[in-house]
Amino acid sequence: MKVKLILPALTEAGSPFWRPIKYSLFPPLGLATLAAYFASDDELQLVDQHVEKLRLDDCPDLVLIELYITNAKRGYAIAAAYRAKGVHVALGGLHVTALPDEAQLFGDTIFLGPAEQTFPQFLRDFRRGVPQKRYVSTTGRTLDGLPPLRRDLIRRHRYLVPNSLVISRGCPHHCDFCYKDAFFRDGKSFYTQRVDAIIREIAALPGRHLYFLDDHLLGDPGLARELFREMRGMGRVFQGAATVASILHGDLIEAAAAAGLRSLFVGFETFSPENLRQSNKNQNLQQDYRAAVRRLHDLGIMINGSFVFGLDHDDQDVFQRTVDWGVDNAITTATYHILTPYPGTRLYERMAAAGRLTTADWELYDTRHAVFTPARMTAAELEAGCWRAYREFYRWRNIWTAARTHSSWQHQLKHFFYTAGWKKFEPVWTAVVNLGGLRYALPLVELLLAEVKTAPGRHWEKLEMAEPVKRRHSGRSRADAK
Ligand code: B12
Ligand code: SF4
Repeated sequence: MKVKLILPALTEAGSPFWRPIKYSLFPPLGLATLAAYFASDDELQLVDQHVEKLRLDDCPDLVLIELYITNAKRGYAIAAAYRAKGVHVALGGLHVTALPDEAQLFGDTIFLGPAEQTFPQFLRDFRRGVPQKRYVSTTGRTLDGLPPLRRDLIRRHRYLVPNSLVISRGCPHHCDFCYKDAFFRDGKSFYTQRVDAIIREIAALPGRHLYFLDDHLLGDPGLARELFREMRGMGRVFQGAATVASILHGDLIEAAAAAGLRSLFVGFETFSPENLRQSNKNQNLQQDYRAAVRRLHDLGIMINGSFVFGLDHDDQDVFQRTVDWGVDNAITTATYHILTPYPGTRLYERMAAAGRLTTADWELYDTRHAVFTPARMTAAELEAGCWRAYREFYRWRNIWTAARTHSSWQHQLKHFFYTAGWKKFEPVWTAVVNLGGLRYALPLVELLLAEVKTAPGRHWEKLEMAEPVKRRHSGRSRADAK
């Protein structure tokens, strides 16, 4: 059987939002997971439209398409092209699960939720000629005994981070704006692989660098502790994501650093307790964000802070305040999102009931556009503020100010080159991607993630000596002052 697995581009190549390096980071792990269920004599082709051209002039027996919200339109068009030739098209992923009735119009078969348990049944039905229209994941979710991902189908050299992996599904928390509860409805919403399987997967990956794409790498403390113990001595450097609370409590983060954790994506999201409460992000309530930052920096771990703008208690000041906090606390990189009510979430239902949604053009649900009416500013002000925050945070002056806060010169240089490298050399990255040179960039990433010696506390002392952020805000903002 000939099978084509497709990840349609999340953003149209050539649009102002198209950043070749951003879309050449990670290979499509979901599709590589599904590919593992086919027989050895099936002929498989995995196409990621972010890094290669998608041809539609072939005629496979089966096409599988992964749909996120912003690639849904492109995915439906691809599905229509193949269905017109009589090819059976199956659709799955986050968007299909959120809006199954919409997706059903474009696919012969659709999958709701994670597919590890339902996909094998579909394959049996398909081979017998009786595929169903809809497969819904409910009971029996597990990652135990999964066949190994078909990494051989991934064109490693086209990605900056070919060694990305995901060792869990979901997350133990329930934030109102998150995809998670809708996607894992009707069954377990957080479960992990076993440590021995994870170690086997890691051992098979070449080089030193790893990127865990899990929503919350420290979400199961028992598993994380055992994993980090096993990883010590493997010589790996890795990146991942975790919550503020998990950094502050216990000594798991020290174990992670000893195993090679060098950079962490942290969901700070908002400084307002009202916003946190309204979003059901209770795990961030009453957590000392600055103490979390200090702890990470003392361990030599760089921070990618995630922040959301447009929550109901945000006013026009939120942008500059958030940028200043990031610079003052020497956050390495910042990701600023405009609040986005994804279909299927509690946030979406609330916004819809209040008549606040302003568009159903899913391509705009990319956290760069305001797709709802904000409470304390206009949609245009929200979008402009978000872009302003990016520009401000990544000004040379701010990059240098933040880098200098670290206690050792190695940490300062590392911060400076990591941040500048990510945002200040876009044309260079584009040239590297276009010339097929990403494979040569990985050693550079590994160098930037090398261990640095820190003098615990010094970074914190510098922050304590700095003029308190609040006071500075009562007058002019950092931008106005310059
Ligand atoms: C990697 C990644 C990306 C990559 C995407 C390319 C890629 N390689 O996948 C990049 C970096 C480009 C990216 C960008 C963005 N991302 Co992203 N990303 C992820 C991440 C971290 C991992 C995806 C992954 O590999 N998951 C693991 C695999 C195993 O799961 P899976 O892909 O869902 O596949 C399973 C099922 O869905 C199903 N399945 C999937 N496809 C199909 C198809 C068929 C036929 C079948 C049968 C089954 C099936 O089977 C698989 C096994 O169960 C997820 C977080 C997460 N935990 O998923 C966020 C996530 C998907 N991203 C998210 C967001 C918000 C974004 C951005 C909008 C953020 C931003 N502002 O930059 C942008 C998109 C910009 C745009 N214009 O759209 C949100 C999505 C929210 C939502 N409701 O849609 C997530 C969930 C993160 C989060 N916790 O909020 N992202
Ligand atoms: S902590 Fe992150 S992944 Fe978990 S529910 Fe909240 S937003 Fe989603």
